[in-house]
Amino acid sequence: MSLLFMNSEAINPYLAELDKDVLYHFGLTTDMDLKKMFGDTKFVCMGGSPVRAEKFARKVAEELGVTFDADGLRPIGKTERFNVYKVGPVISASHGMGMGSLSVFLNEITKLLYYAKCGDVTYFRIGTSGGIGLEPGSVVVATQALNAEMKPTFEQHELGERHYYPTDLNPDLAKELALTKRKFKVVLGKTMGIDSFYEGQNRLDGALPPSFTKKEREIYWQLAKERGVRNMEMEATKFAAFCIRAKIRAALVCSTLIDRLKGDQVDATPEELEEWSDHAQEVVMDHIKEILAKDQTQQGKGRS
Ligand code: R2B
Ligand code: URA
Repeated sequence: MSLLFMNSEAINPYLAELDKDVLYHFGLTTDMDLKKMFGDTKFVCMGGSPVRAEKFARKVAEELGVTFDADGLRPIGKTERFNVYKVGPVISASHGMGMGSLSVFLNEITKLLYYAKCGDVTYFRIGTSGGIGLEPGSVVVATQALNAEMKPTFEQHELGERHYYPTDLNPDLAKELALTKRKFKVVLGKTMGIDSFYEGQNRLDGALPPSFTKKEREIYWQLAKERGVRNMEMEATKFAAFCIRAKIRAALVCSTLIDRLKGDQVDATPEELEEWSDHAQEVVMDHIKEILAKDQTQQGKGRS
């Protein structure tokens, strides 16, 4: 297999020993013409939900003027675990909930782009989250991911030993994304990635009795706020750490669906939830359009 990729030096050298690589959870293999299918990818936009992945794919098609054949928009590969759509230079895909699922997705999508010999690709996680002191519907663009101990690190066991990886996000890209003026708030801040929605995110509405009091929780949220945390979700640290190791430019852009200083239940109407989730997609979509427009101008200048 050929080893030409945007960041080949960051890729696992053992892959070269495989005659064929089976991307099991995607239902794709290196026997397929992955270069033809994915070789022009410039942006990978991922989020937890398959419904939102399809919605974003349709938005990309509309905004970039991409049309489909008679079959219409269809996910590529199998859809038991993840839904992967490809529209022009954009992959829109779902990664499921939590870091375990995201980890499988990131490994396979990155190998896929490596085998497809993609040049310069940017990853966006477009997610939902609980905000800290923010009006629901606000968008947080992360500068750094923090774990539940509020440390900028991702911990992983390898051969039974703990390994720690940094979790900063690309500062220039984050600033660019947060720059634009909109009818909703877009802020830069730290995002906590916690591998649990109930206990780990200190909810009092889980099935089990909490180990903390309301007062203790108030103090914890206050401390998080003082340390620059603006929101929390379930994938941030894994996403940031993986992209740093793979040398992939990446941004984490999340809509907030609730202010966690005020409560635990995500009880907004379906219409509100859809509108707020769209906010993060809008921020990323506009950025992609800007980049593509700049590229076209550059290419035009190159020709003249
Ligand atoms: C945000 O929303 C999901 C939980 O509701 C999870 O994937 C996350 O990070
Ligand atoms: N997603 C989360 O992980 N937490 C929330 O509070 C809302 C969405």
